[in-house]
Amino acid sequence: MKSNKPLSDKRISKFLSLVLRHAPERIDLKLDEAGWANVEELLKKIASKGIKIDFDRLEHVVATNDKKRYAFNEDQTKIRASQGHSIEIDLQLTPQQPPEILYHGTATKNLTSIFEKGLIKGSRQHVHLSEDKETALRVGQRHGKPIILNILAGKMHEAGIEFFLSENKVWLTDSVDRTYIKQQD
Ligand code: HQG
Repeated sequence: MKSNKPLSDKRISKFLSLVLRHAPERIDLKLDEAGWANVEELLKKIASKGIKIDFDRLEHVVATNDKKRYAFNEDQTKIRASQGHSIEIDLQLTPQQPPEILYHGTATKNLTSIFEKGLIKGSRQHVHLSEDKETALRVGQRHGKPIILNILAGKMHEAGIEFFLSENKVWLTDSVDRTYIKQQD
């Protein structure tokens, strides 16, 4: 990622996603067990890859990110991705009661498999669900022709299945059995 061109916020955000969610070792960054990186260390290590941003720029990218993907701790000495990890970390979230219905956006090509196996987390740490259909639609569009699935989250919760709400309001659960998935009419 060595370039003399000024980096866009989006590019910086994508790089943060890479090192805070998937591959911290790319810049030899250490995350703690809850996924936090030390801000000073992060800035130093990304500078060593030719990405020169200062704390104010990082704060701007975090504050203006469309999905609020990253969060600082209280004194802004640490930063982490609020969800979306593929590396094993424990966000240390408290289980929460979900709304009766949550939504999952996917691509039509996945439907046969989803109605056979249920929703599985794949490479990520959780299955991601949203409270609104618009978000689900946008998520689904990333994969192909989108389709929104209704997830009977209330019933899952009654059955003892845990749900977590990330800081940026994405609902997370381990998997969704096919019996809790309904296709929209
Ligand atoms: C599908 C983004 C076949 C699943 C979003 C999805 C989200 C199956 C894909 C976050 C399946 C996984 C996560 C099965 C699940 N058979 N396909 N049994 N079970 N799938 O990217 O939910 O922009 O890992 O439907 O906003 O799309 O990165 O998950 O299509 O919150 O911040 O397998 O990523 O956030 O894809 O997206 P992903 P996702 P960011």
